[in-house]
Amino acid sequence: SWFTDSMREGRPVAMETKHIIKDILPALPEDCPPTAEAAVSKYACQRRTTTGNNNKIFTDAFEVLAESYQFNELESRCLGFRRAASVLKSLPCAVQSLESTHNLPCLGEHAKVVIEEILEHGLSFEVEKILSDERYQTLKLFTSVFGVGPKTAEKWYRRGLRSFSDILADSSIHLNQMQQNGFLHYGDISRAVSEAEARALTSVIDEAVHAITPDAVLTLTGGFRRGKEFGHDVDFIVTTPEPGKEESLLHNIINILTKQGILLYCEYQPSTFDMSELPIQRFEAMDQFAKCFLIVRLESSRVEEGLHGDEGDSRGWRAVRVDVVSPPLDHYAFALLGWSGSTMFDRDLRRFARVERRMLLDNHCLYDKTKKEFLAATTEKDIFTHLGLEYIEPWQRNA
Ligand code: DCT
Ligand code: MG
Repeated sequence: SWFTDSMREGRPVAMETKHIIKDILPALPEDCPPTAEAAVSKYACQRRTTTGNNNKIFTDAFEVLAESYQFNELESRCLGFRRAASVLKSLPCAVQSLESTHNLPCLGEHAKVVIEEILEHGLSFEVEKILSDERYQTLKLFTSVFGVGPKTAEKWYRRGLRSFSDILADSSIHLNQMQQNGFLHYGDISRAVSEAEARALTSVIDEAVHAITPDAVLTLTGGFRRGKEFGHDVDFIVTTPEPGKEESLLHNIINILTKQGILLYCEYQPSTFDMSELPIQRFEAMDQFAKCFLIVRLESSRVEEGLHGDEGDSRGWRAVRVDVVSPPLDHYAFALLGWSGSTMFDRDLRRFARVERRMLLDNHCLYDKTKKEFLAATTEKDIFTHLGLEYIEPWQRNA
């Protein structure tokens, strides 16, 4: 594999030296052979992407463009830039010339113009313009509230609202429970959750689960399972070998956290899972397993390194967003693969299955359309094997 340890060490180039490096091309550093680019797959599930992004300057710019297209409901352009960002994230070193991107998949003309601008000037004027745009700034602010999606943000923007105080002062606006709590705990939940905080929450949830069900299996998933140092929430998956008992696990967790006085908010969604309706032909945003979206009070004393960004905060606790999903054991591997993300990695796994294998993959199951049968899996490795893909470790799924 071309993805060797020495390549992974390729460091981003400081902005001020970028133009100098450009002048001495094509003398690229030895650990960055231009031929390596031919090996980059158009599917994120065939790339190994660690958290060490060597092209952050480009991918940050692409994310802004993608988000701006999303706000304007230009979904395919949005996806185009998300794919482009995902490809650059997988590269073992920083892009130092436009020429070196020629063999890369998923980079359209527009993306290349942005790369060229950044190589030349250190920033993209188009991106700078978006960042200073009032509509972009407002939608970005509004969607940063838990429970507020692009549609709601747009509605508020159209009413002329521009700030949180505008929203809270408008008596005609009805905030649902989730949004009310989003505003109430905004300071805490807009602050990144550290890995130490995620570990502390794992023990909180673990104690709650095992107090009643000793044989339950709890796994930390989402970004933290992929080795991220920070996240916007903490995601868990929990199941039990006893069929039909998985929903009671969530009830038990909710009851225990409530008794401990640390459950600040809870939206529980019962399972709508029905095996007879599988496979689902159209991918839906959410799976059908029982799940809950929580805000949990995390005591500073439970966190080894103390709370993240706690300076000058005398409360001794912070609020954290926690998601817990509870699939039946037979579907655990599929749910784990889906909830481990990244979103782009999952998206391409499903696309690869559909396009290359005539199979339907989602968080519930894998269905072979040729053989007209479901393919069982007890581990994530089983799913990769069914798909004829090399196994990608969770920490390599940061596409
Ligand atoms: N997921 C899913 N279905 C959804 C939303 C998400 O299967 N409707 C998966 C994809 C990633 C995973 O669940 C966790 O989602 P997030 O917490 O949003 O992503 P993350 O990778 O954990 O990122 P962050 O570090 O910001 O929490
Ligand atoms: Mg997460």
